Amino acid sequence: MKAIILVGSAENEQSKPNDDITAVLVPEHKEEIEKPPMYKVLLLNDDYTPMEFVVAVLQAVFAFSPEKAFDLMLTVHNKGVGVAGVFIHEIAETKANQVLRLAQEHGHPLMCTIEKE
Ligand code: TYC
Repeated sequence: MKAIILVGSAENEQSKPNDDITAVLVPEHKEEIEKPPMYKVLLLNDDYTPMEFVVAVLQAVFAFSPEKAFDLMLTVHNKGVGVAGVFIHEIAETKANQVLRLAQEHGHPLMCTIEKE
């Protein structure tokens, strides 16, 4: 790993002398760039959760459009499972928990899990 010191910045004159020195670490080999492990958020089918509720949850938690949310809901309904998204661990876990909490609050058995890619 090389350290490159950049001097000067677009800051105004109010910045203190050391504010405009930035050290940037530049990897020499691409193996040095570690990708974080990624996790799928899986939505599971059940016989009781209303379809409209699943569509609403997918829009709220995963920012799906109404059309994409409906498509994924139908895939899960027909195949038993579907991938709502792929994220780093913390975000995948947060989204899965949001789904479970919404389901619990509304009394539906909707299940959501995460799985390492
Ligand atoms: N199978 C449910 C029904 O017929 C709908 C459903 C879809 C439930 C997707 C869960 O993840 C799910 N009402």
